[in-house]
Amino acid sequence: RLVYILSKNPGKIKEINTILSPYSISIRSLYQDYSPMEVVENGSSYAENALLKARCGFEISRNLCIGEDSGLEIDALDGAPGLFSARFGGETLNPKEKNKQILELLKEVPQEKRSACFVCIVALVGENSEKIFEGRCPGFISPESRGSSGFGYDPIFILPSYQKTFAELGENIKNRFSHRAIAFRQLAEYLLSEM
Ligand code: ITT
Repeated sequence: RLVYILSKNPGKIKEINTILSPYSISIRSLYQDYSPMEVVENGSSYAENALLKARCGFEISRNLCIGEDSGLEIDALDGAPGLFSARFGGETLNPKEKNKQILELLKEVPQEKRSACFVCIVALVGENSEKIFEGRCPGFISPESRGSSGFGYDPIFILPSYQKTFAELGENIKNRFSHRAIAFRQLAEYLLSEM
């Protein structure tokens, strides 16, 4: 069954398809079949933003559509960048510069106080139905940027059970434990139970 996702982040879409492959579900970027539209992500929660994206995709395609909103919550920064993870430091900063800025903000913070959590909320919108799924992955912010796999904040996020960053661990391990894997496995179970 065709499931769209309204997302401009190719790293996300690739990861989601890898996570869903054991379930024989694949998602397709809405932008492949429809002309891009701007969704203003001005919700006050991840769920609101995920719903804004999924509803917009459903309205345009009249087909089942996913919206995903995710972020990195750093305790020593009172939960920042959190909901503003994509926009942290302004639209002009690239991921490398964002990571550098976070490491700079945390430079006096000792390892035991560098706890953080990746959050992923998925909204699924279809005819007469809206569902939300959530995944969280706790960890720590590394002292420096390490590894080259993945995207975004992966080079500075340490998975405690491996003591390595997601970017060092690579996609296989990330996709076993990540916030996105937890949320999308629930979505897959739901979709399969509905089919
Ligand atoms: P769409 O809204 O178009 O889907 P986006 O990148 O703007 O793409 P979000 O609004 O959900 O997505 O922003 C989430 C940001 O949080 C994302 O840009 C990354 O910087 C970061 N992020 C989320 N999940 C991540 C992960 O698994 N690894 C690294 N960074 C992640």
